[in-house]
Amino acid sequence: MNHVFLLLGSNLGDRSAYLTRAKTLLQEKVGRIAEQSLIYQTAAWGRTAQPDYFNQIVIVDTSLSPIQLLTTTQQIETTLERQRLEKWGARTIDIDILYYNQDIVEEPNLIVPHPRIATRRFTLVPLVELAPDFIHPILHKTQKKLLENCEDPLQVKVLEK
Ligand code: PH2
Ligand code: MG
Ligand code: MG
Repeated sequence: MNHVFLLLGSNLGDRSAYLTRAKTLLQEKVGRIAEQSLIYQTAAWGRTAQPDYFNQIVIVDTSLSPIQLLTTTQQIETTLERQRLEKWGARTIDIDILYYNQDIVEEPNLIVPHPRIATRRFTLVPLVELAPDFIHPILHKTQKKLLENCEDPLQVKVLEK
């Protein structure tokens, strides 16, 4: 079994519902969700004039290879009405592969660990919640250390129910 960290993000439509639907489809098509972070409301990074995101990380146990995992998560995005109009545009759901075990994957359309983990507070805060001592296989630092060093000023707060 492979242990993978997936980042879910939504900033269009019913954001909570899209996260829930994504998790249901992940359980069906990828594998058991072993752990999930809280849901965070986060200021949009990259193109900042956009609605806030809801972000959550799930840890999934899967027998899929990295490329099979990518294909499957892209199918789930399509099922959940994701439209690819512009880079970093608003989306109903985004599912990003952050870590796949501690493997390093460099394929034409897939790089793991996700190349922007260390520059995004919205990714590091839930990672620290779930796995503060997990070591980044390229940067050789814990998630806690990466967050301490992160200069992203954008707000990340736990979603109030
Ligand atoms: N995803 C992006 C671009 N910007 N900002 C936040 N807060 N959360 C995201 O998930 C996010 C983003 C590209 O996928
Ligand atoms: Mg993304
Ligand atoms: Mg993505």
